[in-house]
Amino acid sequence: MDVKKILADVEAKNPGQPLFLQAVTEVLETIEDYVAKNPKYDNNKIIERMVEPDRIFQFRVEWIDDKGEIQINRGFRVQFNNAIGPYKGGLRFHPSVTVDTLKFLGFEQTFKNSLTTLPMGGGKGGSDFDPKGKSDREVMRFCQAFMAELYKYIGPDTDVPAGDIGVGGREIGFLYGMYKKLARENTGVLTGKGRGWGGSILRPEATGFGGVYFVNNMLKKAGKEIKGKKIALSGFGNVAWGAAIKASELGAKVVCISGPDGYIYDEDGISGEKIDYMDTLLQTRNNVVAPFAQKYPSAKFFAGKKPWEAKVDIAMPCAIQNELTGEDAKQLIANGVELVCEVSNMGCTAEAIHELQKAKVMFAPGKAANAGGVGVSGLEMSQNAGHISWTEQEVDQRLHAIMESIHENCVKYGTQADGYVNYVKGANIAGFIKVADSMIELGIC
Ligand code: 2IT
Repeated sequence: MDVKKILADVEAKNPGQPLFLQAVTEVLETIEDYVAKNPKYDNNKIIERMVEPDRIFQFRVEWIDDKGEIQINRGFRVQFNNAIGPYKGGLRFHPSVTVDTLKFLGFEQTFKNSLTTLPMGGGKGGSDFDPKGKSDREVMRFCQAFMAELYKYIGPDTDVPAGDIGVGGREIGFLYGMYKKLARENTGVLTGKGRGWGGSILRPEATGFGGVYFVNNMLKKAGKEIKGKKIALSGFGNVAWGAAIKASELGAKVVCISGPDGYIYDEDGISGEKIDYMDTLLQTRNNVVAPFAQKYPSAKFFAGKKPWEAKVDIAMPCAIQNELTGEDAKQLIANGVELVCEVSNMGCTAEAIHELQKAKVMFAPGKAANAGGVGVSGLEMSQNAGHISWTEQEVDQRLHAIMESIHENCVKYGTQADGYVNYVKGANIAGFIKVADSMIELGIC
């Protein structure tokens, strides 16, 4: 495989899409050696086929706000690759969403879903709709208008969306209500549903829990334990919330959370009632974390700053792509960080990953560490298809097994001669093999 040539082609064919290019570059650079040793991939032009999404839908979403004015947004669904199962991946509602964002996410999702051990292809969708400051009724009207178009392209065995940034239980409810009406069926077409109407127990917690299980596995492999570690999380949404619950349950001390307005440092640790308050803050939908410091005197607020300047043992970006830069990585390394685990998708820039790996800091990529979310989505699909529901213990056991399998695969394909585990390489190769081999077996079609 000529990585430089393929990347030049991807860049030329996808102008103005730096996120997609970043995601593709990371994968191709880490699987290059493996592909070179296995000529079947080049013979079947697997890489060239994998960097091209199966199809992309883009549509206009028009809805009426509370003032009676017409609003227009863009909706998208990127169906990236369904070699190993129906397209599966979340919907992101955020003003920054473009086709570039969703192509990078759909590409990542393909590898991530492959790692989960479950039969799910990769997809992603969303809108530039900004839920911030919108009333519940406005969000409902938007979701209904969005689904009035999206429902044509999805189905329980075709493409199964879920939540992502800006899409939680409230939005999934409105989306599912409209789908059910239009399609005249009550199936597992979306995951992250409410518990009363087909949702899986632990799905809201799964991304954060899975991230902490993954960190635990990494530490165990290094002969360390999570108990007593100081952890900085970024964000204060669903992912950071789940991670905070599990990390404090396992005896770690979460000292930072953050928002677009700055970060919180709480020397006493963020646990118990403070974690519930994270959710309360999220429900205010103002996207600010500062009120946390007004409520808890032990918490300090640092306006306009990122949590990566704090002295911690473990850093877990849980917010959005490229939130941890090369400079942030250098600061963390200078402060003696032991482990950085992306729980957001592509939370670190390429420079940040390079710095961390150069310093031999343990580093996990999002597509491995955050796969617990989509993993439990896969379990929700299984429960829906079987018209059954599993207990918390059953789901948690399966989530543990998923995260352990991903960790083992990363170690299998990513361990270097000096014993350092390159989790990025391991995750990319393991995720690649299943999709690539399936594409070969399924023929050119
Ligand atoms: O990035 C992700 O894996 C998600 N937003 C969850 C996707 C899913 O289908 O549960």
